[in-house]
Amino acid sequence: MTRPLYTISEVEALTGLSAEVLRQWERRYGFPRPRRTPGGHRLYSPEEVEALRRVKAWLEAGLSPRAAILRLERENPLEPTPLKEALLAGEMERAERLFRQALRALGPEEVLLSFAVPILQEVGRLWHEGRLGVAEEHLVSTFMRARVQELLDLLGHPAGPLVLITTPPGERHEIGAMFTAFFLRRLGVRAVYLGPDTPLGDLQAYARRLGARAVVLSALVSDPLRSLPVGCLRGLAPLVFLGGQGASPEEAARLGARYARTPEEIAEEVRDEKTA
Ligand code: B12
Repeated sequence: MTRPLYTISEVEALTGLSAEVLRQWERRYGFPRPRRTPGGHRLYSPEEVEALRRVKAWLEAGLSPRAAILRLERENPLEPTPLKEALLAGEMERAERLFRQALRALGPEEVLLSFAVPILQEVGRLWHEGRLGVAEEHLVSTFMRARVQELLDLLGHPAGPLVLITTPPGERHEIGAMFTAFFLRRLGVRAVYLGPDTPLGDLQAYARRLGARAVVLSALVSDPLRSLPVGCLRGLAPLVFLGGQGASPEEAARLGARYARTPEEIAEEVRDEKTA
């Protein structure tokens, strides 16, 4: 079943807001955000029409357009699409506001898993299909990386055995590694994120110098792992974990690491070693 879409004159009739006001709000506030016909005509979804009706009611109750649109966003923070759209439109102030609203409503774990991951996946899909350029992808990744870093900083540094987190040589995707650092710290593990793509010799020397209990590697693509020699991860630290969508139990075993599906598994093993 296809959803009905409304033209601007239908929306005028349904909401009592003039086409001029609708276009002005779109330009100024990024709301509403209609899709376009191939000929460039605006098409509004039923949800947008409903949202416009609510904004209109708040205007009639005395709110300014800006305040009414802000109120709408505050009341509707549970959906990642507006954040994705703000990012793709380069509206950074709005994107930050939406991220913080979602954070307040849902908490950091839920925002990372149900906002950051789906938005990054959608951006990856659009980029892969050639519908989005590298510039947009970079902007979205940079935004998400900065937000995860902020959340990591806010968590502080638990005591206990040290766990170093990075990505394998050649792996430039770092947000999965940062997520893992976040979830480990949340579980009370002293997890330190180094940055991506660390040479294994340096990683081992550093882990030894700091007496790290574990090294955790996040792989989003499998190619960099395939080019690593057999057993090369063994002995980086007393415990070495490999995880992420580019890793597999077989590849981990070939390289001499333990395959980890979740941060909980890692936290448990790191704690086990402590009591051993
Ligand atoms: C951003 C991005 C980039 C950025 C990375 C920027 C940065 N600083 O991180 C840049 C531009 C560098 C990049 C480059 C490339 N990319 Co890229 N990229 C992405 C994108 C859009 C988002 C990645 C991301 O951060 N995801 C968010 C993470 C957190 O989500 P997640 O992977 O689901 O992670 C979850 C779990 O896996 C888990 N997890 C992750 N790590 C670990 C580790 C452990 C131990 C555990 C327990 C759990 C765990 O935690 C998460 C929460 O549940 C993805 C799209 C996608 N579907 O992910 C493509 C994607 C990963 N990239 C892809 C490709 C092909 C590339 C390039 C090869 C493109 C090219 N031709 O140059 C290069 C490879 C570079 C390299 N050698 O690493 C493909 C990979 C396809 C494949 N499976 O092989 C994807 C899927 C896009 C696509 N649809 O085609 N990319």
